[in-house]
Amino acid sequence: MSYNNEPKRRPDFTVNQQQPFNAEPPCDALIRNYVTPNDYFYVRNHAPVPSLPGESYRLMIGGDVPQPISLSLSELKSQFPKVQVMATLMCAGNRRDELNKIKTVKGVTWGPAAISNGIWGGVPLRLVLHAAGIIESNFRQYHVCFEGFDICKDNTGYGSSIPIPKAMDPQGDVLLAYEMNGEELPRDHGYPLRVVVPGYIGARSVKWLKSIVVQKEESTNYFQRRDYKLFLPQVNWDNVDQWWDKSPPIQELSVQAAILEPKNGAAIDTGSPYAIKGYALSNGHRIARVDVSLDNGVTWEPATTINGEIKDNTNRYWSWFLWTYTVRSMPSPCRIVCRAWDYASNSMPGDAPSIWNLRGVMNNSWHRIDVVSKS
Ligand code: MTE
Ligand code: MO
Repeated sequence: MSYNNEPKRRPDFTVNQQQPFNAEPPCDALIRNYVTPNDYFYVRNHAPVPSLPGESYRLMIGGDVPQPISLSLSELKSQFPKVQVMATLMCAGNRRDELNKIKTVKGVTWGPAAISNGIWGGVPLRLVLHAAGIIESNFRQYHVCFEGFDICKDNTGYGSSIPIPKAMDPQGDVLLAYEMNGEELPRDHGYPLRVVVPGYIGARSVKWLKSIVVQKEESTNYFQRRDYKLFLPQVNWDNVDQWWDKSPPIQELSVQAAILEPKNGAAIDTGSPYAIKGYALSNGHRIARVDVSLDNGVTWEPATTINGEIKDNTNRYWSWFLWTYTVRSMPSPCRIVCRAWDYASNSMPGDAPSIWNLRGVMNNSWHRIDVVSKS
């Protein structure tokens, strides 16, 4: 594996791993924009970034499809309508650092910024599947498997799958994206083509897309069958073998919220008014309320403002909500806690130890940060 041809990245990223490159933007920069600028979008790679010339690129669509096809980048652009979908991507390992402090977990130690919001431009996946002869009613039990061009550890390709009903749903908004925020897709984010699966964990949005295979069972790729599974707290490396196959892969996101400003551990002027800021999202659902507590969850106040964007005139909220809570003053030291509720009244578990798991995924416990007065 050679890392000699990696793209240029911002120097102010928090780099959690250099090779493969895994980095999150600074919290204060991330919270500044509703749509994350391309160079601030978190990067989660499992291997060196492939170099794929757009001119010779071809996407293969096969498996159990009635008409296997292959499409060049220009055919994808000229033969199908282009749509834009704004969607937040979040890594299942977002906020893993908090679980890792309880007991060591395996995985990149992400803080709360393994999440970003983008406007993706490309072709609806369902139209491409339709061109290959897929009609949803005949394939309802099937899965759409994606494989990337990157070669990961032990020579495995990166892959994932989603069920046909999500892939073919006009309301599902699954995209084969060649643009990010109006620009050509950057290499770190999958140039020339990536999948974007709104509402699913980031891991399913395969970058550097090489092939699409429709088949009866979900992808047998390591990243679908082994990685990204949520275990009980007592599952450890000695007894995990009996759990792999009976644990389903994580697909949809749950409800999540975190504080990005101030930063955990910051020294701030606690005697003056302060705008606490963060994000919240819930798998396509609208966020109803974000609560903030300054006494570790005994009493709560609703956030002062919450801003989110709906997709067109639909009922779909694929993008995060950004919220602020303005306090007159805080005690010092002060623990700030937040949690979110969606419109189905789904909320977040109170404590992290109760959801601790071996891989440190899906940590959506109440987000707690500690600040002190700057003297
Ligand atoms: N696709 C490929 N081919 N290789 C990868 O390593 N990482 C996945 C997903 N798609 C990955 C991939 C994971 S775990 C996440 S969270 C998202 O891409 C991250 O997308 P981003 O780097 O554009 O933020
Ligand atoms: Mo991820």
